[in-house]
Amino acid sequence: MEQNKEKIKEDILGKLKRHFGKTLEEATKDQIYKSTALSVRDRILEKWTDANRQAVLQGQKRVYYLSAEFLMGRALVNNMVNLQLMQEYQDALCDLGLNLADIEEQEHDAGLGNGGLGRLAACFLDSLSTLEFPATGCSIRYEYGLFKQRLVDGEQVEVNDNWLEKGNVWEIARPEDEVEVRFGGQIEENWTADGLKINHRNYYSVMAMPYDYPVIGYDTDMPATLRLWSARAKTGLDMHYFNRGDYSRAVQEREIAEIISKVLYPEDNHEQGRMLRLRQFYFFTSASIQHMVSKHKAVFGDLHTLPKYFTLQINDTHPTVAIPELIRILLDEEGFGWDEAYDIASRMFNYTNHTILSEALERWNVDMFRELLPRVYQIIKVIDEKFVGKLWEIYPGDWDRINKMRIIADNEIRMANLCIAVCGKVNGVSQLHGEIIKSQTFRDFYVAFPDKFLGITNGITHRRWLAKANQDLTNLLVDHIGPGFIKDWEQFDRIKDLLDNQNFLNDFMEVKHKNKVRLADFLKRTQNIEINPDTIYDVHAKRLHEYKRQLLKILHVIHLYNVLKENPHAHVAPVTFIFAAKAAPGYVRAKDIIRLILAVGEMVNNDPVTRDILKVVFIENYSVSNAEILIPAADISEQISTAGLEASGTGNMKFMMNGAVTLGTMDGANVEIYDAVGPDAIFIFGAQTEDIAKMERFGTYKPSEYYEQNVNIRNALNRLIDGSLPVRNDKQFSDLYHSLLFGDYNRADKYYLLYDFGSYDQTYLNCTNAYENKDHWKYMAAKNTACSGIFCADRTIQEYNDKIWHLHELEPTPQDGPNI
Ligand code: 26Q
Repeated sequence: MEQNKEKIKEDILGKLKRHFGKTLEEATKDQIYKSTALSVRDRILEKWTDANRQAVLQGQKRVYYLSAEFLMGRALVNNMVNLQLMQEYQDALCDLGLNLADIEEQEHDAGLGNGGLGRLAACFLDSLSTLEFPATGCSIRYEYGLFKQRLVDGEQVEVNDNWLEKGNVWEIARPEDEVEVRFGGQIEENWTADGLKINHRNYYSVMAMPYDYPVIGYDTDMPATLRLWSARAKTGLDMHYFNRGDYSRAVQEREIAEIISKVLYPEDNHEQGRMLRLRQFYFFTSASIQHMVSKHKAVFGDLHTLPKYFTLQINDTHPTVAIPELIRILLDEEGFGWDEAYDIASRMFNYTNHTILSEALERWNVDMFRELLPRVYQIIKVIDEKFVGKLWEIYPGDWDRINKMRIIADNEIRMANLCIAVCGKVNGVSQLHGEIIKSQTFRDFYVAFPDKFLGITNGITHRRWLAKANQDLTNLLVDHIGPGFIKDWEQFDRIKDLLDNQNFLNDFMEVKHKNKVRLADFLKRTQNIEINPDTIYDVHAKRLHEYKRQLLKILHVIHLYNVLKENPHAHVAPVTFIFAAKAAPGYVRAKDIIRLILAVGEMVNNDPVTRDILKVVFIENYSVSNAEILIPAADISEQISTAGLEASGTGNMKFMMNGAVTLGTMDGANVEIYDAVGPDAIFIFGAQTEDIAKMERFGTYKPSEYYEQNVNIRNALNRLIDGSLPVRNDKQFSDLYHSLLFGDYNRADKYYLLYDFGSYDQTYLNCTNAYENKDHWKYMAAKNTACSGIFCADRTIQEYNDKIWHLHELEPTPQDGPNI
């Protein structure tokens, strides 16, 4: 350890000198961060190079995880934790008069994702590496990640996220692996002596340049690779135009190409069918598939064995064009016949669905698609025709059903249908969601192909979300059950034996308090907000979406305010309500809800009657790095989506693991949390999926009846329009009021807020009352951590492997052995 420390000091000082020509005294904070990070990176690279070579040599199968988003967050401290060098680095930096927490803040979050789906992809890479499964994540090197959120004059303002501004020490450019991606043009079919030849004319090319980013798991020799593709023009300036003095035309082509990897679209769970987005998806999937094919060909000389060595996971439908792209390459460039090419694709691809909302199911206009990707369109058309033939055998004469199931219809291409038609397995992301896709979303497909469908419950990497984010709790656990659980999730169960150990429970709550103080300090420092660590921290943190019901939560806060205004001596538990959420910039209703939360905060926090009891705060710019501070500090985890709409949720798991008690509906993975933790350590309320389904089917739900019959609801809602709330620029909250009682297109309260309000109120009271019984609460909190083992992403990845990928099962055979 002492030796390690000295070596680390030497490495950091060496990096400063050789990379920046600086001594420690002269160096800037950024240079110190970079030197520290480079010294960590060296320790990873040694393993990385070896591991990739070994994997090929041993003929190991590799998973390609294709995803438009990887929400990685910061890497520095996480990598130290995973290399088990945290203490050594801390000591080394201390000797140099430096503080790791300060250095950490120099790193910009890699915010290449919107929320759950992107963060899940990031957690999976950590587990894939830890379990030593060869894995490559494929995505786009967006120049701008998800926008940064500022709160200005009571509303959200978006600021661009120029995360690469100061460079990125973790990435390594691989110019030798650059490939060309072709768009537009026309397709000519020529019959020759060798059969049909496809000639693609008048296309325009964009170069795809890969940047690799090593992902080191815990105690592993097999770092995973995140490969991010960046778009570049094929040529620099077009000298043809330049020489004629047409300067703007000369740079135009270049700009058109490079816009592809410029920015991440900020819509979560919502589809808008924009051409640029399709270009992004084809860009990174084509590049990834081309790379896979050419590498395999170089090593093995034969592409028939592809399915033996690669499996491809499609993270929601965004990367679906990878399927026809692989078929295209095999047909047009490698001379395969249709049946052979199709068979290879169907043995390689699998699809994960992440969303129940119909507005998030991806569809593309046929004309737009054909113009952008003419050859890929032809291939999808053949897949569709053959699929219709297959469906006709299963459902003879049932054209209605076949039309619903086919890939191309109503002048649209339905990407989910394409995935289900071709992929070997289709999975949902929790038990409930797995059932919902079978019985509702993809019901006809399930009846026709029952073996394709399964549910695999999501997970989170407890290395980042516990060992890194909550080091004090981790140390406490290590003291009692040893460090084995960091690699072996099943050892979480040992914590259960401690639930009657009062010393442990007291220490557990002491750690929680420390984390609450840490959050209070953070808020004071970053937003100049003061919160009281001796109140309950009740946290609702996730993307802003109507189905996640931030509006229900804030209406309930208004209700508690009303209770105190009516009777200042009423017994209301002291609570800090903490919200954190980004709204898609074009989602007006979501932005209105943020405005409402901020306005309610102003009202409640400034009113002498309530300000010592209730406090409403909004954490600006919810991100991976501030989630790491927020989550360990929570007492109550709000998971209150309308039943049947949250596919899984993963924040719910992070809170639980850090000892927060869930207050939630029976939705998504809350169902599994309930099963794991038991009814005595969770607070469940509200309509269940079937109740909602019934009301939807019969159209029986009338929110206005709840308004009329429930005075609490009425009084809370009326505050939106009676002038109680501070408004700016004359913007009111009548739209929100209206949406609940009268609705858009006659659908009032689509997300059943008023239906669930009474039940929420009762359960909230039970929950805050339970908090007042300290002995009981510490048991509940610790029980949540103790029962959270199954939500480790290692369990999830093991399940993907057992049921879908089957990696680690191959021995190289002499005939198809690698040639390196
Ligand atoms: C697609 C096309 C065009 C524009 C936007 C999109 C788009 C972008 C992001 C569609 C969906 C998303 C994100 C979906 C998502 O994050 N789903 C979440 O996935 C988590 C991981 O499985 C689950 O835990 C959440 O329940 C689910 O909402």
